[in-house]
Amino acid sequence: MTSYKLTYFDFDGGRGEVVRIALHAAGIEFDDDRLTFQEFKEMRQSTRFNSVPVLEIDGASISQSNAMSRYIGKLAGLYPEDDLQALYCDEVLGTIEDVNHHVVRTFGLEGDELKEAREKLVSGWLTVYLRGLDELLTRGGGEYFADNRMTVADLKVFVQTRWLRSGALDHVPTDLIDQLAPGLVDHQERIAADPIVSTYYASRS
Ligand SMILES: N[C@@H](CCC(=O)N[C@@H](CS)C(=O)NCC(=O)O)C(=O)O
Repeated sequence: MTSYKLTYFDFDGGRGEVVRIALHAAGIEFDDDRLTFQEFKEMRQSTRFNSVPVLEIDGASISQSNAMSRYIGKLAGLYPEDDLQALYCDEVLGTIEDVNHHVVRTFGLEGDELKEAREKLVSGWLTVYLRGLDELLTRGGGEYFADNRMTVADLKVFVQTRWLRSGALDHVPTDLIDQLAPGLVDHQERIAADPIVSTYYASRS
């Protein structure tokens, strides 16, 4: 039997979360290796690109969360078979990574410097990307981003919008998405209520 191990931080979000949900959806048992930040510091150099998530399949280690999401997404039936719909799905996965790139640049800042950087992020890149994602959702028909059903693209956006609306990021208003792109709020609620997602979180609690 194939063995799977996913190494990522010990919280329900971030780049590893879509892979965890997709593994659950596929009915694949896996070693859910959850690290504290201190544990990550200690093992960081042992990973190929000094980063997590790392997915090990029969001991072979894989990097790049979007590649993992696509692969496990295929096993779970959460990735389109149609090439054009797969393109739509990939576009969304890449878009969220671009958003992360801008958000991560504000990590480690403090005080006024953090406030200034976050306010610039909110009025700049976050506004651009949230509006763009709203357009992509409309293109998909308004409920899902691709294939008229839930795919890993929806999971990726769900994890991101839940995070942005949670108040975890100082100086990012929790109602930013409600103001700019209410369709993404409805989308977050739709995905949270999907049986795949709700049973995953029920299994965690
Ligand atoms: N492109 C990679 C990026 C991986 C990445 O940067 N992960 C972050 C955590 S979410 C990390 O490990 N950062 C390490 C560091 O900045 O020291 C992916 O999508 O998996």
